[in-house]
Amino acid sequence: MEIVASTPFKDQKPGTSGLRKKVSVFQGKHYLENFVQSIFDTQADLAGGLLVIGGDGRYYNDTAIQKILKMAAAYGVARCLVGHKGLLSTPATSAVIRKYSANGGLVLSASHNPGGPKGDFGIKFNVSNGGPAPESVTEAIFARSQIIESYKTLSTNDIDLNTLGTQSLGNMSIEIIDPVKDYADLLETEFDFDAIRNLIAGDFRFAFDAMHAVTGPYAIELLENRLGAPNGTVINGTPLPDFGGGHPDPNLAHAKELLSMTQGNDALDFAAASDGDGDRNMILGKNCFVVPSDSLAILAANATLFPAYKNGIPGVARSMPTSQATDRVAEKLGIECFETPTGWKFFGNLLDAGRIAFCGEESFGTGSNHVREKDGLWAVLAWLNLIAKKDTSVQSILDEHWATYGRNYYVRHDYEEVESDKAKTVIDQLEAQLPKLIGSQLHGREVSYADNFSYTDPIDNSVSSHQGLRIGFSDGARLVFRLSGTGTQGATIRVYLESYEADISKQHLPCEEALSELVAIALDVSQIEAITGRKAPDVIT
Ligand code: G16
Repeated sequence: MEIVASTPFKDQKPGTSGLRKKVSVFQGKHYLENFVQSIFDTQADLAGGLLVIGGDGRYYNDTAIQKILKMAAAYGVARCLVGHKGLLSTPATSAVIRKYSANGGLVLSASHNPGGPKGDFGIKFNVSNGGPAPESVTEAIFARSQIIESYKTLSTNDIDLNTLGTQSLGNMSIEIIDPVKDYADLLETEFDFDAIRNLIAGDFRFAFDAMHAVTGPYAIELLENRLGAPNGTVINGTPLPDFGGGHPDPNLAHAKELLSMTQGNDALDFAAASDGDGDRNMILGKNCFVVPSDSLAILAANATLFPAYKNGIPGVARSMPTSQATDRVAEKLGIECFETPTGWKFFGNLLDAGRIAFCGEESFGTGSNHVREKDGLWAVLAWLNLIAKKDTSVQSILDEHWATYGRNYYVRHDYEEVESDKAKTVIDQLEAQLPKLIGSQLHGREVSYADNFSYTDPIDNSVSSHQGLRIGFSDGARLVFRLSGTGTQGATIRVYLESYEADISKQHLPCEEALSELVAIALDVSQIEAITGRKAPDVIT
């Protein structure tokens, strides 16, 4: 065993979802090791315990796993489960942690961020419930990283990640596991596979885009092998370290190939995509796109069509910037509805306590209590189950939902890689205006509330403040402004816009048209253009 002297890095504070940095930063001397040692030093249960390790296969995945295994052995972890070839999607990691009662897991991914030597890398620690570590844990890890003086490792050869089975490293046993089977078995218990098989066996045509990221093997097993979809239904299904040069972010801006397959005369009935680590989803129908906020609301409204939820669900949760469409469903069903800060970690306590069964976010995340991460393929299978049971098109499902509950028009504008001080000025000057906005009229709309969102966890009473600026209007419309916690360069300003339309004859406008007034208000109050010099958002989703 070697004890290597080191000094702290100031920037190891985990963001919305773990520590994400450029690959070159993680390659820096002691950088990864310091962070991993800080995790071990704060998680006493891992000594003598079981740790799960896997990643999305991006560049540096293998190198990082070899370093982590040697450090885990030096620390005294008794046993590690590692995905074959170092692969494990984020929801599969959660499933494996739960199935084998592991003490925790390390997810190596920067999610939807680009990969390759010039791209991004990330490390996230998940706790024994299978979910991302709560803030109390990430803060302890950060505090430790700020005083770290050394880390421990073993001076030994790399282990073979490409062969299934058991190996040992020092006193630690390592099992290389099939990354797909446990997860696929779990999903099979959630949905009506016979109904989906019948749908697929008919004239229903669909595709799934794995974006050359981790979901390919999972999607091939579930959709083609177990559900009988034709070979080739899964496109871009081979995981590549640079995601084939693409941006593995399933949204209208980055999944253009798939989008075009759902448009025009020969359009597919259904198409879906997932991101780098397999936890996000995008749902498309023939000539239509399902806004993620609507997806959560629709799945919650139809939960009893899924075998695992045939008796209904106790409650739902959405992150604060996610549209309020789900709240309307919860109200009608008479179930609890929670509004949490951005970040899947905030759903964990509610799921563990059985207060909710479904949760989701505007950022293309949907999931249930089957794991403690959002789950791209879970959402895809849920939609296939829904279409099979309702025997109708995606557009008809949307129309029916809006006719029943009203439509929450929704769009998000992102200004990326803004200089950090300018982004902070935008937020600070807007926050200073909030008290006087309450009760005022903005472009003819009355402001009913304006605040910086703060959340008190109903299970452990922990408080998370400064979670984003909200301006709510008396007609149900809403503006939200916050800085992203997942970027690796400069700051990303996110502006979330939402309006409510109960009138069926006005529910089919393009989102940008329906929200144009709100865009004007957002630009006026935030002064984004004047402060940052930007003339338009970089990405609209
Ligand atoms: C992560 C988190 C999500 C969050 C998203 C965007 O997703 O798990 O909860 O909504 O980032 O966060 P932000 O707005 O702070 O950038 P992922 O898929 O990147 O792990």
